[in-house]
Parts: sequence; C-alpha cells; structure tokens
Amino acid sequence: MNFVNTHNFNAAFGAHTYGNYIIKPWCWSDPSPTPDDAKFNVYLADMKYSNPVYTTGPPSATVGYTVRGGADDWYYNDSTHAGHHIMAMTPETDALSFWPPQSKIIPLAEGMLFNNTYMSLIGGPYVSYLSANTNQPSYTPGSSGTYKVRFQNKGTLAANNTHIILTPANPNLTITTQQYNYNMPVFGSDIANFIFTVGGAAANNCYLPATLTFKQDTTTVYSIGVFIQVGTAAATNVLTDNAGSFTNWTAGGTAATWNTSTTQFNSAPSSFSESPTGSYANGVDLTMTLTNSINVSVSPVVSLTFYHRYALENNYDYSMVEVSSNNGNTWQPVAEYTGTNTTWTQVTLDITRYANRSTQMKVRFRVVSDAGTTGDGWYVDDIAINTYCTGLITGIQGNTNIPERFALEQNYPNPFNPATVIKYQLPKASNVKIRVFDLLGQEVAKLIDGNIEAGYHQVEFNGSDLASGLYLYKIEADGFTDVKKMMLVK
Ligand SMILES: [Ca+2]
Ligand SMILES: [Ca+2]
Repeated sequence: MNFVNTHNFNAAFGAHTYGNYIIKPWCWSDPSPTPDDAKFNVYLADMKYSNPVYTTGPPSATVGYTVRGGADDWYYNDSTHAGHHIMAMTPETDALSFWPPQSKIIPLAEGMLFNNTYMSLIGGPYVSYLSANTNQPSYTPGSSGTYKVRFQNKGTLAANNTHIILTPANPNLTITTQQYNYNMPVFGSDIANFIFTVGGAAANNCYLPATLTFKQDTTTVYSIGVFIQVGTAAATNVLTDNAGSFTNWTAGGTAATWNTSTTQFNSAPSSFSESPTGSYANGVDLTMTLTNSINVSVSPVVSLTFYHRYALENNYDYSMVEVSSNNGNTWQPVAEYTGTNTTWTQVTLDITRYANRSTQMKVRFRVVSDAGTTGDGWYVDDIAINTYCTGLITGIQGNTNIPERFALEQNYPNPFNPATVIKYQLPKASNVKIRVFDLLGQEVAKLIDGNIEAGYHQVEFNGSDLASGLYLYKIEADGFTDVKKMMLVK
C-alpha cells in the first residue's frame, strides 16, 4: 500500500485465477459503485470484447466479492486509503481451477495481453476510434459525399492537441478539409466530418483509398486505410473452401480438434467444426486458422463470407471470427456468436479495417467455452474471401513489408473500358517508368516517370481518349523491364 500512496499512477492491472470474471472496484462506502463506474463499464466492455467468455456481471456488480476495505479495492478510495482514484481491473482466468497447470499458463498470459496493453493505454490520454461511415454506400464519378469519424478519449488524462486527419491517396479523391483539431476532456467524444469529392476520371468499379490518422501532438496513435466505393466494385476471389478437406487450415488452441465434419454441412458432404462428432468440452479455446497468409496490400478492401450454424451455451460459450494483419501474431475480433441457431445462415463481414492493407492477413474461427454446460458446437462451411480493386495508392503508410523481387502484374480488369489498374512491386526504391504503347510502338501514355519507394504499388490507366484495341504496357525500373498486353473494348 505504501507503494500506491507514494506513486502517482492512474491505472493498474491485476489478475488471478478461477471464474473468468473481470472485476472492477467498488466504492468504499459499500455497497455502491464508484463515481467512475460508467468509465469502468466502458473498460469492462472493451476487455470483454477481447475474450467474450469473461463474465462481467450486471452493470454495477463485482460478481459477489466483498471489497470494502479489503485487498481488492485499495485501488479506489478504500476506507483506510481514501483519495485513490486508480482505474483498475482484475481479470480472472481459467474457468476450471485455481492454480492452472503449466500447460495453461502461456495461453492464459496470451489471453491477457490485450488487457495489459489496454490498461497501459488508458493510463494517459487515449483517443480511440469508435466508428466511421460514409453518407451513402457508393458514389458516382464527379459526385461528393461525407465521411464521418466518431472517436472518444478513453484515457484517464485529457487529450489536448488531438488531430483527426484524412489524407487522400488517389488523385481522383479530393478532401476539402483534411485535418480537424480537438482538446478532448477525459471521456469526451466527438465527430469529425470530412467532405470529399470523387473525380470525374475515377474508375466506376473501384474504391478510392485514403488514410485516416489520429495524432496526439505529433505522435501518430492510430492509422488505418479507408476506402470510398465508386460505382459497383468487382470482386476478385482469393479463397474458396467448401470444407471438402482441411488443407487450408491449422487446428490449434487448448487442443487441435477443429476438422471437417460430416455431421452437418451446407454443401455436401462436409463442413468444418471444432467438435466434428459430439460436443465441445468445458474450458476450451479452440482455433481453426488459415495456414497461409494472404497479401491484401494491393487490393485492401476485403470481405469474408461463410455459412454457419451453431449450438453454444447462451451467454457463456462463444464462437468468434478473428482477423490478423500480422501473420497471426495478434488478432482482432470481428464478430461473435452465442446461443443456438440451427439454420444454415450466410454471413458476409467487411474485414477491410481489420486486414488494414496487410501483406500477411490471416483469418481464424474460434470457439471458447467456460465451465459447466457444453453444446454441439459450431459448423462453418463454404468460406470465401474476396478482394476489391482500389485506385492508385501513392504511398502505403505503415506498411513496412517489402517485396523480394521486381514484378509487373497483369492489369485488372482486362479487357477494360475505360479504366484499368496495373500493379507492380519494387524490392528497393527505384527510378521507374511505366508507359503504354499501341501496336505500332507509338507511346500513348506515360503513367509513371520518377523515383518510387520500395513496396507494392498500383497505377490506374484511363483509355477514355483512345480507340478500342490491344495496347502494351512496359515497366522499366533499375534494369528490370517487362511488357504485358491489355485490351481496351469500348
Ligand atoms: Ca461443405
Ligand atoms: Ca459452457
């Protein structure tokens, strides 16, 4: 306690085993919530999202613990140490036992990584993304719209000099005011309303990229690619799996039980399940992870579609879809399900924000159970991942992945009218020329001529002032040359 009395810290994290509860302090004037109870409930909800099996109790409950003056509440104004207002949460772990076996220690510690990080973030100013949306689903070339971003300072200190910035990454996207500035009180929330115009030359079947950045003073605290849909975007399928075999996936977690199952299916003869026959067990955390990562850096708009049915103990056992942007090192929950739905149902999830222009995106399906009651489990079938074209990206911020070799890709779409996208990759910064020629060898367009940084790039070619026919496009970069054909059909 002397340590607490003599230090000025405002967030603390504790943990102990048994119960899968997240415990928040109560006021020492027992039994009542602390004056910060609304904030605790936000923290509690955010932490629960990282692991849905955590039981948080009713809004002002601490799951039956007596805390007045006890060891559990010295964080916050206990009867012998009045005046402390430390934001503290104590997750309990392992639903089945005190003193979990060694084999469970690492998974338990991994399960608390998010909470540890979270508590360190709320110790200062912490402007966090809440949601964003455009004022209509899609735009025609030449039209205007708004992109609305909601955010909140969830930190325990004021977030002065907060900057919300939306930077266009395509010449066909214009944003009137790219930066708004805020002084945010503790738990203050606000909305930034960006007005944009889609250029008349934008391809009518692509997304236009921009980068959304949150800065506190000059430090970037959040950066993500956002995309404005123009016209009807054409999908490119990068994964389909009808669960005929388990070859695309790796089973893991507390036991490697995920596999194909003939018990249920959407398309005969099989689907995927964490318990291919019978029910899942108590106290498990079972994952089915895409073995090979997918590079979505050049087509960053991504959707995940699947069919599923499930029978899970309602509000105690959960199935989750998670996406990793770093080859499975960390995961973000995208959707979760509990209870019973025994009708095969199709789900389509926009996972663009979670994939965040990754060169190594992975997807996993996860079932987590607590103690006590079990169920038949989760069946997943006919999984598909689609990507969508995006306009020229002039610089991918936050992407440090560098390709191993020079490459020029086939344009997409092809044939095209009037615009198409040409992707290329550079293992190092190079002086790059990309030119378009007709069949007589006459240059008809110069798309790139200058120094370009290493990375994955793409450029848009618009043939609206050219005649139908076959054209050649050529890259020259640091001694590397390649030529490909494309067909303009009007
Ligand atoms: Ca199937
Ligand atoms: Ca259960």
